[in-house]
Amino acid sequence: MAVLLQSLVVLSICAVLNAAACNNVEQTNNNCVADSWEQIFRSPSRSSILPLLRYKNKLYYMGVHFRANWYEALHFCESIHMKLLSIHSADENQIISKYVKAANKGTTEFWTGGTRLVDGTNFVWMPYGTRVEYTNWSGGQPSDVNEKCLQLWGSSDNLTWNDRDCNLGLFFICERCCESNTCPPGL
Ligand SMILES: [Ca+2]
Repeated sequence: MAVLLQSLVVLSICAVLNAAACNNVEQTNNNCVADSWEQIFRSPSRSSILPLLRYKNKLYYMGVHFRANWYEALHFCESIHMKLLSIHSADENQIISKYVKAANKGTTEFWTGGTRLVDGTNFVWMPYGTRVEYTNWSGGQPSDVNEKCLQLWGSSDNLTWNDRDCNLGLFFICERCCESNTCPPGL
């Protein structure tokens, strides 16, 4: 109820102010985030405490310090101004597989942003909403319409994909497309 009231108050304020004023505030905030997001994760010595892997036009961050269900992983990546992982090619799947193997965290089970929560059937990359086109499913997967989220797993050098219960706690990988003119649609 408190959240609802708060939302109503904000909406009322925006209704009273003219639309341009609200848009200006939003625009300014977005610019600040875009210009300084890496700074948030810099230590006093100015070295980044956010370890990132760079491959082509993307940065990747491996979330291995706590296990999260799929929803928490999606939210955490957003909170560090990144997105939950999307994979668009065999090359990218291979790079991610090497990244996971090199980290040697005792598991290869990681959440990606793939899910069929939207219509219950088709997998999309969230939060982009783009259809999953390149795939690398394990044999027999996807196996169950009740398993609505897409994880990496396997023991080979090239990790494969599995549909899994979204409520399961796993490590996860976030991404950020760092050259907007070369990003796939939606990134
Ligand atoms: Ca499955």
